[in-house]
Amino acid sequence: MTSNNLDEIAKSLVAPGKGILAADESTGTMTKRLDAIGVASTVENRSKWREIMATTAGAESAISGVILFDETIRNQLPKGSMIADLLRKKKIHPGIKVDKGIVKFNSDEETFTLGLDGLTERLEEYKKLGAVFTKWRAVYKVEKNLPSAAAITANSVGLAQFALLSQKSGFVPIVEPEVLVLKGSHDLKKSKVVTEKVLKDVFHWLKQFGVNFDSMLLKPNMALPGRDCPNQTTAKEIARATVEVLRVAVPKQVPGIVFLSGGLTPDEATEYLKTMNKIYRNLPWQLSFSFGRALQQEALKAWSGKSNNVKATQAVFLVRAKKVSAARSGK
Ligand code: 5MM
Repeated sequence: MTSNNLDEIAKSLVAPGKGILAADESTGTMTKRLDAIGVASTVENRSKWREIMATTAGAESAISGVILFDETIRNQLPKGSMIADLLRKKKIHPGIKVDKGIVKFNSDEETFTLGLDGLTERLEEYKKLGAVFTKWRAVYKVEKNLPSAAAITANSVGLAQFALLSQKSGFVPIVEPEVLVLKGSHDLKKSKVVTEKVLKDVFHWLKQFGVNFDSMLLKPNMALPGRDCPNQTTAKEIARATVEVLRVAVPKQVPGIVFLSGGLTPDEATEYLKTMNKIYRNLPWQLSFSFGRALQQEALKAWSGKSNNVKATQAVFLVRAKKVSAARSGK
């Protein structure tokens, strides 16, 4: 795949009105989601849930790509098809989470993301399974002296190595440095400072490693006050703070910023994305989404593991996908 092809894929993932569904929950996270609706976390149920979303008629008008988990991309569906084929038929790009999760780093408080060992070989396999883009998530806590410089740099270097290897193997990397901004009592200013510090370091290392900015996407958190902060802010303040951070940290060549929802409610995540796109019309990058919980939460509840609920579930999923899609143009 030439870098031109990768540029085209990156652009199409953030085409107007479109964004990404993050359905790459690892088994542990998916088990928590299914436990919450009283559904057993079996391979069949995990796969069924992803199939329900992938086969929602009309979802392709709002969703340009779906991030899958290793188990999902390899699993054959009951009728013999593979989920990547179903997605491709709808002109939705299949993507794959390639990190192997987080381990403790430096202290019990911080983490480092694993997955570089054997990555090139795994990428060859994922290519055969139909994926065209990849994702890697690093996680940072906000506390008085956190994140530490060591954790920031270690994770930036990991993200940069992942992004470079992905591009070399013909994939568009989605670089996800997630600052857990909703946890805690810090204010918007602190959230902004930490997010800016992390993003600047990430781009410093992406540049050092020679990652092509035109063929990648950034998946950051929005700048938000912690849930326990006594000074909660308006959508406008959040939108302004978030875009101010991006302006100083993200190179113009990056085609798109695809926000994570990070524990916001579906309405909050949609509202903040809408507000950013309403206020800022001439930014160098597209402001889009790669939501997990904010796209799935309502539909998962509607499904509750019952086959009789599938139609209603898909209707709920489509309504939210369309709202988030409309938020791309500030509506
Ligand atoms: C969907 O969840 C993804 C995988 O998480 P785990 O490896 O912890 O199971 C996660 O990377 C996700 O893509 C992002 O956090 C965005 O999801 P939210 O729910 O924050 O929008």
